Amino acid sequence: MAEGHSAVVTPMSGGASGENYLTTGKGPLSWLFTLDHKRISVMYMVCILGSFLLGGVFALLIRTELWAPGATIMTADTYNKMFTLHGAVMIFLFIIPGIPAALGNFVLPLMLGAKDVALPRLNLLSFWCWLAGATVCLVSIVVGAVDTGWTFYTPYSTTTSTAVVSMTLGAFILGFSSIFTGLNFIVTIHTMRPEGMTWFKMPLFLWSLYSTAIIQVLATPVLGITLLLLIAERTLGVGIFDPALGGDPVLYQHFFWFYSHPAVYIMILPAMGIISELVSVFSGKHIFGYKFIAWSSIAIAVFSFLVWGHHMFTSGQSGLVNMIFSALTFSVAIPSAVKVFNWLATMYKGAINLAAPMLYVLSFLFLFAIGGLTGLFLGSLSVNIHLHDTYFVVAHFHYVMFGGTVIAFLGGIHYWWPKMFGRMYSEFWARISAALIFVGFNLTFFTQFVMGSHGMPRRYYNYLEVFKPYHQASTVGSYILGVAFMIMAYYLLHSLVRGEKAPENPWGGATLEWATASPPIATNFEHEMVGLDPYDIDSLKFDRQTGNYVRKDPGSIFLKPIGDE
Ligand code: HEM
Ligand SMILES: [Cu+2]
Repeated sequence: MAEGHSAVVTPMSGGASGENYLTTGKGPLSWLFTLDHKRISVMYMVCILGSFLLGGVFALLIRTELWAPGATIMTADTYNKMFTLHGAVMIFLFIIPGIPAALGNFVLPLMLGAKDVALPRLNLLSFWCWLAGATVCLVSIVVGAVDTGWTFYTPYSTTTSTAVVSMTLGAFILGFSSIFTGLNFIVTIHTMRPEGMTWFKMPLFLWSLYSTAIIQVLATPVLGITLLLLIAERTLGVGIFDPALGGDPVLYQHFFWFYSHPAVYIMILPAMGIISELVSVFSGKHIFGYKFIAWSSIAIAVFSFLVWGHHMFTSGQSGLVNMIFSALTFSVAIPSAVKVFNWLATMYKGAINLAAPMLYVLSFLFLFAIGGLTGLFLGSLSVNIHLHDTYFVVAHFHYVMFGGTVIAFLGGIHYWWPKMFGRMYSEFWARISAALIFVGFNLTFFTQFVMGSHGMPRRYYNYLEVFKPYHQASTVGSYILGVAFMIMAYYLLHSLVRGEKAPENPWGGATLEWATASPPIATNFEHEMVGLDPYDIDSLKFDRQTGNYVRKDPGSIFLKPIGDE
């Protein structure tokens, strides 16, 4: 491999010593105290995927219990704890940190041609905050768990005897990990763009991380305050949510959703950024409507703060307030639709490469469309009154969070895996797993739309016989998902040991992370880089000999060797 390149005289084939960031520094302490964004992202990846696994186990336990009405494998009390833990683990430990911490941390400095993020120590602190917060949440699971639902609504959350204080304290600490990550990304994007990379020459993934970071920094403190008030209410009985003391339990919902609705965009915006990268590379075409996609990320971030009341149409809010929140909810669909249309326009007449990352793009487009459109159902007042708190809502948010974010996350993992670990994985098994996930997902959650529209309430341990066929199909679907993820775990871990060595640029990406070694050297680049058009796919040609895409004009992206005066 390397020979091919030195023959072409490009400085892309890793450090002279053959060292890379995975081999530089030995032992657990060299990881726990690392300031290298790449190592921090790998640690995040392991922890976040571990949380997904834990949340998935809770999900399968829920689904097994729902195989038949009445008791199947657990009591009603345990069931309440199971769906609460499933939701809380999936939201606070997995999907909120998710793409920004595990993939953004790795890719952002590389896409900027930079050595690291602007604040490496703050980056490490954000990871330690994740570790500390996750530990406190896990302690709460061990000491009795929580049975309030992941939203911790008052008044029940102030009276139940379960471990609300430790779980919410854990979520509070995790909030700092999110704020620090956002802060770091904003400073890095403002101060570390290379020569030539103006704002509208920046990869769209970075626009999505930038918009997400704004929400992380502005909205997360509101969650922190809300959880502290809840803890104070439980421990000191201040009465802010207690009508008997002049408080208002519905006020908690306003505080909670003022963060948690923007939070759903912390989940989906980075996913949309991944899709923008992959759809261009695997269509072999320049992205369509670059500026519209960039601005739609900002628009989504702004609108995300204006719609929280759509979670409370049945909470006794006034008709006028309901109408305003409903109208604003419809408007959020516009910037999302702009992205979907431009992604489809990019694929139009493209040379579609159906490698595993692109299969996830296609799944995303189909599933996210269903998730988004059913959001409009729930945004319309007359329909929401009937569907609120039913399985239609459960299906809707799984189509957006799982069908959207998780699917794009998997696409990103399969796209950047060769760069992160220097190994290719089995394309055959990757496609099998992607197909099983698509089938299992729709079987699990589409059935939930149907039973929800027939009135099946969420968070119910028992149900009427008429819903049994839907629940059983949904449970079968969830097991297919389980099998698909086991296959994925196998071939990805297998690739780390036996995978074929990855070239610098196996997919033909024109962004700067593909202009350095796979895996990168500890300091990322040996040259100062230039910011060219990140979607100029035609500036690359495929080298059959090495299975690598190389620049037609190799020198175009380098300024001068680092350290050269
Ligand atoms: C792995 C496959 C998954 C399955 C089979 C699954 C299944 C379920 C089911 C059946 C419920 C409803 C429980 C009830 O209302 O009684 C539920 C609730 C929920 N799920 Fe999932 N889910 C999965 C993945 C995810 C993912 C990836 C996320 C987010 C990242 C997520 C987040 C949630 C949340 C927030 C709730 C609400 C919990 C509550 O009511 O407090 N789930 N899930
Ligand atoms: Cu919302």
